[in-house]
Amino acid sequence: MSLPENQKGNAWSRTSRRKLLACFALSPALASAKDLITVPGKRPLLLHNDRPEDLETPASYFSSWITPNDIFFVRQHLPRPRLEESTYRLAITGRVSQPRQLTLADLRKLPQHRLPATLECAGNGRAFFQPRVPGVQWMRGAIGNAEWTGPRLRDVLALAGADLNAAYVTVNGADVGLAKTPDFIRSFPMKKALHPATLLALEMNREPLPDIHGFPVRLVVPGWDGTSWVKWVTNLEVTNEPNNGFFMNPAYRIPKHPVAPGSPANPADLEVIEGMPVKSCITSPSDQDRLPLAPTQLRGIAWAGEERITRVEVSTDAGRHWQEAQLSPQDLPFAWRLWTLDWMPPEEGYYTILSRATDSAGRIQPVVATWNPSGYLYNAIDRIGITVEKRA
Ligand SMILES: Nc1nc2c(c(=O)[nH]1)N[C@H]1C(S)=C(S)[C@@H](COP(=O)(O)O)O[C@H]1N2
Ligand SMILES: [Mo]
Repeated sequence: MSLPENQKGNAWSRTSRRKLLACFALSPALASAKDLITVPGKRPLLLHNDRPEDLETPASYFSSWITPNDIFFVRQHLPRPRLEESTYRLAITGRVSQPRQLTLADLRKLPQHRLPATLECAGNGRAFFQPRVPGVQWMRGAIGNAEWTGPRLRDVLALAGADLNAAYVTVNGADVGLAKTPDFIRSFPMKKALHPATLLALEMNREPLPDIHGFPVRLVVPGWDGTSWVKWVTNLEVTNEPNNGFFMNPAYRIPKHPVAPGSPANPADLEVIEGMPVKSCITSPSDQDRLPLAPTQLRGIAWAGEERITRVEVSTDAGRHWQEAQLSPQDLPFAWRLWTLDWMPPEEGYYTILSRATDSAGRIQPVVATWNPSGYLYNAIDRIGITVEKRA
């Protein structure tokens, strides 16, 4: 069972606690040297947990604007459920004039919308926080950009006559808590639920959703962190109060007022994560690569939650000088952009390369990410080191 991040110690059984401690006893270098593993339907991915799978995409795989399903990262807290198309029902309850039990056919009858959007785990980049934070040590690859297709959530809510003045929609998936592990349930504000880009996706990259990504129905909440993108959705409840279960509180919250690195947050000062910050990563070359002294192309990705990426700058000399990178043509909210910079290293030696993105709201990546006890929303300027060598 993998509970979110720093909460593990509270709910884990004694054996699991031992395993967890054993894991922290590893040196940082060993703990981040992940094995590549293959699960059905996937190319080799970085293994963080195997039951259920938490799998990270190696950053070097991000070479296309659309992330193919077979390299898309996987994050789940509970054993994966298996749903059948024929018995699938979506219950809509709570503040509705007509409670419904919808079939997949009902969902397919609604107008279908296709939207490219980036899905990122709130814990992506946790491995880079100093001091270290417990939880899955995601590096750059708990993220992907896919095309999602399905009806708008607001059209689905309308079928049940949902009270649009209610404050929240509470979403539950078919995965259930076991023993002391709580069920994965999330509430989010009606305003975002009614946004035309919020979908109940039936397809991912023009294929039926793979089991591991939520077959047959998952929520797509563009510009918000992955926690809201509930998989295997079976229940929508229209409510005036948010769900107050473990995955809403205390998990997936950040301090409203930053705390000193390494110190606890005041529980009363925590708030639910909603939108996402501006961020970029270098995807090629990889950290600590050795390259020949020859023209090369630096490549990466950049994204900004509900905003658009307007600029990516790259430094090849540890931040003394910055050059503007070339952005891929997609200038959209919710979806990432790729960037490139052609570069001829002036001489052999070690280079520190940085990337820094700016978005349509004028936000710019910080030098240091805001440390928080659960290690969410890491977005500091990305940094790799490479060695350029003369080769015979
Ligand atoms: N039902 C359910 N939905 C879920 C989760 C989960 O554990 N159960 N994990 C969430 C989290 S934290 C993330 S980051 C995304 C990951 O989506 P993916 O596995 O399709 O990449 O799914 C979200 N939806
Ligand atoms: Mo996540």
